[in-house]
Amino acid sequence: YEKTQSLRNAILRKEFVFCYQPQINVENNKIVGVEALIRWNKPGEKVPLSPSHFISLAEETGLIVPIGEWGLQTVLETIRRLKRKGFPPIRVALNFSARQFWNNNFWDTLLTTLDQNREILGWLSIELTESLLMKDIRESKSRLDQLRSMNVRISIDDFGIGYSSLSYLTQLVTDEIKVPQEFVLRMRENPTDMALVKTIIQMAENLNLDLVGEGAQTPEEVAILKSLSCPVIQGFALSRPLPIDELEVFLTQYT
Ligand code: G
Ligand code: G
Ligand code: MN
Ligand code: NA
Repeated sequence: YEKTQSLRNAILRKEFVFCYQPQINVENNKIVGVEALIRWNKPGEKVPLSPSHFISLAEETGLIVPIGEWGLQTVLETIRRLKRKGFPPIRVALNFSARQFWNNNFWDTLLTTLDQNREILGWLSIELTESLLMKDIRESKSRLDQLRSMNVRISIDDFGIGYSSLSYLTQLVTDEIKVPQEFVLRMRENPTDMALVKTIIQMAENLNLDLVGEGAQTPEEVAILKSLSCPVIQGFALSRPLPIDELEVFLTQYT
C-alpha cells in the first residue's frame, strides 16, 4: 500500500522523467530515432529508479494510465522542443503497456491529444508488444489503423518473444519490428539466438518492415548486426539512454 501511495504521489509531484536512447544507422552514422524510457526521481534515492522497479506495480494498480498520459504529453513536448530548435525530424518512440493500450479512457485521451498535435505526429512512434496485440486481433487492427491514419508509426517491441501466431501478426499493419535484446545479447555464444536474429531480420525484409536491432553492448555486436543487414541499432555500444539536454548535444553530432 505504501508503495502504491508513493507512486500516486510521484505522479502528482511530477517525479518522472524520460531518458532518450538513440537509434543510429551505423552505415551513415545518422540518428534515425530515440526511444523514450521512463525514470523515477524518487526522493531519498541516490539514482533514478528504472521501470523494472515500478512499472508492474503501476500496471496492477492502474496508475500506468495517468503515467502514460504524462508520458504522452512529455514526448509531445520533447518533439515540439526539438523541432523548435531546428533539429531535422527523427522518430520519438513511446512504450505502451497492455493495461494502457486496452484502457478506453486512455485511448480516448490519446486520440484527442493526437488530434490536437497533428503537425508533429510524423515524429511519433508507438512501441507495442505482440502479446498485447494478440489479446484482441480485430480491435488491435482497428486501433493500429487509426494511429497509422494519423501518421503515427507503429513498432513491435521484442518481436519473437511473445507467443503469437505469425499469420495473425501479419494481419496487423505495422511499420517496424525490433530485434529483442535477449537474442542480440546471446547471439555470439548461442547458435539458436543467432538463428533467431537472422530469421527476424529476414522476416522484416520480406514483409517490408523497418528494423531496429536492440541491446548491442559491444562493437562486435554492432558489426554483426550491420553485416546481417540490420544497420539501425539501439544499444549501450552506441549510447545509453540520455537526459534531454544530453540528447540535444548528441543530436548535434549525429545529424
Ligand atoms: O529503461 P529500461 O531498460 O529499464 O526499461 C525497461 C522496460 O520498461 C522496457 O521494457 C520498456 O518498454 C519499459 N518502459 C520504459 N518506459 C516506459 C514507459 O514510458 N511506459 C511503459 N508502459 N513502459 C516503459
Ligand atoms: O522497451 P524495451 O524493453 O525494449 O526497453 C529497452 C531497455 O533496454 C531499456 O531499458 C534500455 O535501457 C535497455 N537497453 C538498451 N540498450 C541496452 C544494452 O545494450 N544492454 C542492456 N543490457 N540493456 C540495454
Ligand atoms: Mn521498448
Ligand atoms: Na525491446
